[in-house]
Amino acid sequence: MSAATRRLTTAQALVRFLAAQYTERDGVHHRLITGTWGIFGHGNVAGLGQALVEYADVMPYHQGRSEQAMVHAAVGHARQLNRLRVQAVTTSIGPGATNLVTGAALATVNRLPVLLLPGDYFASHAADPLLQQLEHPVEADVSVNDALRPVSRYFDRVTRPEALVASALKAVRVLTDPAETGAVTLALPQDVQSEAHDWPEEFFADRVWHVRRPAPDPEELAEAVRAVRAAERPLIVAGGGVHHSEAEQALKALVDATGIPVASTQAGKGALRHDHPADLGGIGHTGTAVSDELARTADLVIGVGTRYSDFTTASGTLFQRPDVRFLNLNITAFDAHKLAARTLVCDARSGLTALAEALSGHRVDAAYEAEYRAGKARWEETVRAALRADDDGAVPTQTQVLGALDAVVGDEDVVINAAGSLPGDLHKLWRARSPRQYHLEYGYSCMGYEIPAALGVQQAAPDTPVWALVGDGTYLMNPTEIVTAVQENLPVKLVLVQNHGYASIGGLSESVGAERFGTDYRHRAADGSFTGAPLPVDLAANAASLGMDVLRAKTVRELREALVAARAATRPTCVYVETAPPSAALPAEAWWDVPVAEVSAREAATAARTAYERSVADRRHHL
Ligand SMILES: Cc1ncc(C[n+]2csc(CCOP(=O)(O)OP(=O)(O)O)c2C)c(N)n1
Ligand SMILES: [Mg+2]
Repeated sequence: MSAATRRLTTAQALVRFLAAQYTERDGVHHRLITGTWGIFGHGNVAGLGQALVEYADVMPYHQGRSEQAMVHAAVGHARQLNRLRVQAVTTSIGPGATNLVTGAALATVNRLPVLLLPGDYFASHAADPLLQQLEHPVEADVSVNDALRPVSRYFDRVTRPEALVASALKAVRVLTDPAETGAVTLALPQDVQSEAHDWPEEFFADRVWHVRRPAPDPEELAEAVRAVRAAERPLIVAGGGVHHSEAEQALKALVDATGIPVASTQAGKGALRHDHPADLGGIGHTGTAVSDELARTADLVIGVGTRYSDFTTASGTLFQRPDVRFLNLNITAFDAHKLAARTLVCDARSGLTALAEALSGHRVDAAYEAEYRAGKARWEETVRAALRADDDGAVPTQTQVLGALDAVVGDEDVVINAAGSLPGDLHKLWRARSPRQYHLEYGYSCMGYEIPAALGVQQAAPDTPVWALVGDGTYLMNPTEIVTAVQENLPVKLVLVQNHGYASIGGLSESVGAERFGTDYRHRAADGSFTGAPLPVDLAANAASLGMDVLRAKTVRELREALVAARAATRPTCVYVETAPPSAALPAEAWWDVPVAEVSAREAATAARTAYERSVADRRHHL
């Protein structure tokens, strides 16, 4: 007796399979793939495109404007849903597929799951060379999709229908794995997509993927407890893993019991509420004065779910105490071992809960607690001063824009940003009121993430106000999904900060002796430099032309009114504001390594090199 089979095309089988996948964590089930973004062309129009129309009842379809933006939307969606639900993205072959690369890199760097389904050349080679085919003269099996390999956490090319069965299961394993996740790419040759096959019925049965919470190893836990008990100045560095694991309450319980203070990375901010007495705010190059002071003198740094990027460690210069040691709680051994740490390889919530239990009765020294509380109070003064705007009629600075937004948002509003001078200001100044409010993509810091990500977040949280904050340079990089927000009636809010160019890179350029070269948006002057008048570009009109309601704010008062109106708006709404200098108000509290020209005939570069050599001398290797 042969087992039951169903005759479907490869694309139809894939859609039916994806619609039947579920995640389960802590007893709660979720449909894994909530929808599929797609732009059709040859390579997916007759395969996946046909399957998506045939099965529109089980797989929602979202129409995007650019492939990169569709990945950003999916990544924002997965992050908002703590990686328990994801979206898929399908593209044509060639340019549609290679437009995925930036989005895939962003997903993989940030360990955020997304399923990519680019079309690929004929597996049969029958009609080579196809439109848009790369004809590699030596490696005939190479396609442009191979550019997705290094930026994918799992990659396969499904060159025969029946190969889909094993490949699809492996793909979903990576999409649902709490340690090894990122972009998952199934490249689908277009002839194979349309080919029929007799699939085992079981392939389409509901399948539940348990998202595990591995507990700490008892020996590692005992070592960790000894280290924490012995530490005089312990400091927790909270990373994105705290959020992915939904470990915020467990972190708070540990901190309430022990008094250990918490500094957070860009991905980890909001792990504790900003007004918790042990929350010190951001750490590292964009961190707060109190976090960075404590980091310099900490004897035990407890990393929880962090990758320790250069921004966090101030490029290896932040943790200066000679006998400083690290204890890393991370579900990924790869990250846990960084900085020659003691390791606690486990889920963040499991590990923090076990630590709190094993540390019962332990509390940091009262003098230490008083010291960091005083530092926190001083920093809160700095924040208040930066956010405050006394003159209602004045043009706001960028930090006053953040102050106005801070006054308008509710506890659950989501604020999205990724690049420019805003991430530094936000890391220092934003008062995160709930775990998912502070949505900074700073693993890849990709200009153009913000607007599409807002769509994915809004789809995940339909009743929550979602704000995308973008600079003018970032807006120009990727405004296309405004059209999608209009089409889907997603009432995302865009705050568009006009300062006529790349203010952040201009400042960086100056500090590294590169004289702001190429960073202002200005006409070309007679001497060939871009130092002429500002460009007569009207980005507010541009956003309106794409279908947004636009509110232009010229003063602090108008800005406040516009933000209130935008928050209440039921359509996609843009608040456009030109800011007054300085564009990034607060100086960095710690260094960041951007190597400066070792030889130059220009004074700016030689002076910057001298300063660079002083800073680089502070770098430590933690062994
Ligand atoms: C896709 C991409 N290209 C280049 C960069 C490098 N970069 C970082 S910030 C920035 C300028 C951002 O300009 P804008 O959005 O106007 O913000 P501002 O610096 O003016 O605050 C650039 C070019 C990047 N992060 N992402
Ligand atoms: Mg700008």
